[in-house]
Amino acid sequence: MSVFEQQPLKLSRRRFLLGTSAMAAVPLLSGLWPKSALAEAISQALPQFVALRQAQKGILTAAHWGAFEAIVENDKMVAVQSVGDDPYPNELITMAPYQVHAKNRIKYPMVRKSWLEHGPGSHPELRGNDEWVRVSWDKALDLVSGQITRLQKEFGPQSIYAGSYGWKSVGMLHNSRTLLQRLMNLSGGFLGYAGDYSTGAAQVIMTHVVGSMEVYEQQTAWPNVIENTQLVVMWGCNPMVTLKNSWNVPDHYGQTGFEALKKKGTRIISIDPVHNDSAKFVNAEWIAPHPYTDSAMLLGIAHTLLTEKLHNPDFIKTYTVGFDKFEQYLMGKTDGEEKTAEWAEAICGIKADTLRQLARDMAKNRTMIMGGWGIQRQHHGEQPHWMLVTVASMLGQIGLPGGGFGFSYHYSSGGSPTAKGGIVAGISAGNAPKNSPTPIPVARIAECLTSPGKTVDFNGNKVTYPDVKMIYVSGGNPFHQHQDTNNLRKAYSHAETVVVNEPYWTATAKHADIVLPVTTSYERNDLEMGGDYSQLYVFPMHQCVPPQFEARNDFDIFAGLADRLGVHDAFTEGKDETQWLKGMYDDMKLQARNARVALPPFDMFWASNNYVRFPVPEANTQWVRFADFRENPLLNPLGTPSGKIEIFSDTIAKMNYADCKGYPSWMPPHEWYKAEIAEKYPLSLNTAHATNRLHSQLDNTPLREKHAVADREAILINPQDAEKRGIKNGDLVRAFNDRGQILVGAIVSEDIRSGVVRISEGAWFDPADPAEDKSLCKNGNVNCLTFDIGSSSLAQGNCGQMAQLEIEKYTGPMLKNTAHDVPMGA
Ligand SMILES: Nc1nc2c(c(=O)[nH]1)N[C@H]1C(S)=C(S)[C@@H](COP(=O)(O)OP(=O)(O)OC[C@H]3O[C@@H](n4cnc5c(=O)[nH]c(N)nc54)[C@H](O)[C@@H]3O)O[C@H]1N2
Ligand SMILES: Nc1nc2c(c(=O)[nH]1)N[C@H]1C(S)=C(S)[C@@H](COP(=O)(O)OP(=O)(O)OC[C@H]3O[C@@H](n4cnc5c(=O)[nH]c(N)nc54)[C@H](O)[C@@H]3O)O[C@H]1N2
Ligand SMILES: [Mo]
Repeated sequence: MSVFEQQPLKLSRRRFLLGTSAMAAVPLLSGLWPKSALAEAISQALPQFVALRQAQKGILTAAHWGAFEAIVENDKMVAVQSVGDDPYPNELITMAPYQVHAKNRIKYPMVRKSWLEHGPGSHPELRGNDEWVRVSWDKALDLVSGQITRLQKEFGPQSIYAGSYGWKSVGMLHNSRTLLQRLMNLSGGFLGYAGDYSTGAAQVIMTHVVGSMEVYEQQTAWPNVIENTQLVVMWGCNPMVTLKNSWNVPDHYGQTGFEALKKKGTRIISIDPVHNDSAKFVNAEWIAPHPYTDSAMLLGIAHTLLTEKLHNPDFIKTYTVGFDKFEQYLMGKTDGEEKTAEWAEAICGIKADTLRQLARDMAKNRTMIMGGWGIQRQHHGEQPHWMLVTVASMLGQIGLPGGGFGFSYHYSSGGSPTAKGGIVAGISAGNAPKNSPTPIPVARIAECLTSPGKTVDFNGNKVTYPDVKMIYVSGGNPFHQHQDTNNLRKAYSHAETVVVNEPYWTATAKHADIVLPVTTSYERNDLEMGGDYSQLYVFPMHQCVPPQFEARNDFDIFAGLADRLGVHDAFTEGKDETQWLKGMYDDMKLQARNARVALPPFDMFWASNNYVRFPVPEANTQWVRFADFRENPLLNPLGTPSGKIEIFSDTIAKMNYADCKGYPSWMPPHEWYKAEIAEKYPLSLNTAHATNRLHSQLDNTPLREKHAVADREAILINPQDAEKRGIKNGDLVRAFNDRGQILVGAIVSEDIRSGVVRISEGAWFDPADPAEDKSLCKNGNVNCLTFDIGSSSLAQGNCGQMAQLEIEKYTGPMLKNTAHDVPMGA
């Protein structure tokens, strides 16, 4: 692949100021390579230890988007090279040098002027618009620890929100958010969160329906799918894009699975308002429903299966409970409306005949339904996955080779066969003290900030929001991740103090009171697993360059705070970076030995600049999800109350929620094309995950030039919608609704259903006038347009994948994009 033949980058020379902490200052590997001979020797003795076959001048490290070798000259990262056996390396790794040497690195500890001069809570309305004042590390740590001490004493742990949701960087030691929680647990506790932004709705509903979160479970192994599946239905699923990144280091095996399906000619259908890259790659048939209508569409399919007797009554009887109650609803006995294919057509916009044919094809073939997660990041987002499981149950192929459903083929290479070896356990957050407050649903943070004392429903429980005085962010980017950014901005003003550990001047950092500059993962040593589900690799993450400017590792920052809070020794356990890593490696090595896989000692592993690849047992390549349950549902029950698949959940029914019944159903969402709001805002929004980014990460690199249009985030518009508004390819467009307005660049294309526009999540928030509410975001942060309500009383998941809006050609004054600039005083 040509993108990996990297040209050395022409970056201006810069003086490096070494970090002051002892831990960061000494690169573990200095002067040790090239070590190819050592690697070669070990790999001959231990076959699971794969010798690097590429440039040995590179330093092996890793990221969410893959492992790679960094080429470093004079303490500067100048290029990268993918590792030998990554089957699907991607361009994101080539951005590592730009990450390290980004122009908008935070160089020094900084405090917002008003806060520094007048104390906590001073002029919160100036956040994002105030001057910044440089302070020493000692001063910064004193200020932060001082607030923690004061708040713990005066208001208790519930006054400090330190959940800090986010994707940070890979690495089992330098895990910024766990380290924050470790500090807070040792020093009195903190307010944390439950759930996540990825699968907020699905993970809660699936626990009731199949007894586990399901979305993070291993999938039927790819070789089994390739061999047995006759029809793949990708339901709101764009794996060739979303598999680029993993929570750990990706093994990129999933892409080879889709490639194999394509080669074999397996029939694939993509159900998505957008003709997505994966559908194109595998030559899928494209069915484009109205967004947010998937559960209605699935009900139409279920109706056909039932009335044409294509369903499997034996499976339903043996392996599920409550189908009869669902059937009453499906046949209109409960609400007078039969959920026929015609009924579904009127909602989802797909012809009844197409729905019937889809039902017949799924019943006739060995079918694997691969469900993505965009469909559940919606109001009533619990329903689509519940309906997918219901339809799969009616088809009766769950637990058979190549059949059933899989909700993680598009994520972190679910289905990559599990290896046999050891697992590197990360540093732990420790135990929460007894008086720790009940966590809030993660996506309810803005409401929590504005409504202390309010009680909300959450999965059968009640959660009362505490009065939050301080927010600590470390490894996340709320000003991109959270819905309704302008509302979040106002909600933040309820907090007296906002502290952000960050490598970059993100919008979140710009809206803080105290920012602490953090190293990138390339400036420290760490360990990480490769393959979230396969657990195939152990990668060393070698420090490539010294810490930039005054950046410190999160570990050292929190150790510094721990010192001031009197818990230093408990925090560090008296170990430095090398000792932590050696301990983690040794534990993993012991597990591997018990699995009869021999590994070299830590020192040798580390010095060899090499990684471990564990063997994959043959049996695991044919593993089938739910096969044991299918074989014997009594001996291998699911984790549900009935031990079976719950098409009707008594537990949920008893919660008595109007917005999530005891069986899956269609409920119109808060905003959609048939809601009243659509008269004013006729277009439906799609906010997919970006191809060349991980959320907001890498938005500040040259890769952006590949997808930005007119120097803004792109908007995909159907030609009909564009023409009506006089918008042409490449035009600057203003996208807006009552919640906000953003500048985006037009891509006019038939790849999107008319009435729908796509703007990917992750563009950095950049208000034209930071003093003004709902000011035009010059970079195109889509969350200025989304709404901030919970998916339902059950899961309280976020609704980031929906909103109604309008667009117009932008004719206002020329506005410079300043999203990636540094703020005043920095
Ligand atoms: N509208 C809409 N909104 C969405 C979504 C959507 O589909 N639509 N998707 C949602 C989903 S699924 C998710 S997971 C979230 C993702 O939201 P986030 O996880 O908040 O997104 P990231 O951009 O990965 O933010 C990680 C931040 O951590 C910083 N960072 C990296 N390494 C380190 C480190 O070592 N230490 C510290 N202290 N910081 C570090 C990065 O610079 C970056 O600013 O967004 C959600 N938001
Ligand atoms: N390149 C890249 N990879 C990533 C990430 C990234 O930011 N960039 N993020 C990672 C993370 S944290 C997560 S959680 C996963 C996210 O994985 P997903 O949530 O599955 O990804 P999305 O892109 O949000 O949505 C997938 C597809 O669903 C479609 N879709 C949206 N709404 C609807 C709808 O109403 N109906 C139907 N039928 N389809 C719909 C979208 O058009 C899109 O093609 O990806 C991970 N991988
Ligand atoms: Mo996510």
